[in-house]
Amino acid sequence: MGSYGSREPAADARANLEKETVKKQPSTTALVVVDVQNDFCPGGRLAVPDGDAVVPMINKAMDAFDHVVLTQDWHCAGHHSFASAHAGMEPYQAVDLHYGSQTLWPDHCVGGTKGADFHRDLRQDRSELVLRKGFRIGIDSYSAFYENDRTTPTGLSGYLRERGFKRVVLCGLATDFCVRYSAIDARKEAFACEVLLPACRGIDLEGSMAAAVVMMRAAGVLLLEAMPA
Ligand code: VGL
Ligand code: ZN
Repeated sequence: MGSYGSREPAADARANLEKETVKKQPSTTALVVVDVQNDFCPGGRLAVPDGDAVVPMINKAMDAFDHVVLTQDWHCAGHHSFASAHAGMEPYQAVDLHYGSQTLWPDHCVGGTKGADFHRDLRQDRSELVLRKGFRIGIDSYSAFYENDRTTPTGLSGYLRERGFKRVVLCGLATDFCVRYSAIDARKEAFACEVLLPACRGIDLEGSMAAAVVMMRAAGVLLLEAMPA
């Protein structure tokens, strides 16, 4: 795993998130917590290095937001993003599905299993919506807004717009997949978007962390090293 995935967040950012009082964010901003689930944490089927380190930071960050949304990767058994669904294929290889290239993963986050549950220490009391994605057998969904065919909406954009949100702050797992595509789609949907990097961890597959940073910046996503002032 590369340098981004394993790098320590800046000490000041950590202090800001874990100890100091966090500054209240406008009520037109939603904190969107991406896929902080057992299978993406150490011991899980698709463990993100140091993935569980985001939990205390996210719990603390929630104090700064009036509105919190949690997302959950929620696949059916035999999902076509699983290498096990394709004869002769291994995890982390790519296949062409009807919508284009799809990276294959170990079986993970099967809806209703322990692996799909949120990390046990993640605060759920503040969550106003749990958005599940990736439940269609033939289409993966990295983004919380659009599935990997890039056209099937999850409904999140309508939900956020109807509730009057103007800005989303994203955190969670994994920086270079679900956080990345969610952030870029948030911009496409005309929300202001910031990613709270100390509260994210990445997989870093073939340069995906570096690509994520470049693509998020190009989309107008602000990458934060500490809680927004
Ligand atoms: C994710 C790979 C497969 C993520 C979900 O949450 O970033 N990555 N499914
Ligand atoms: Zn998945």
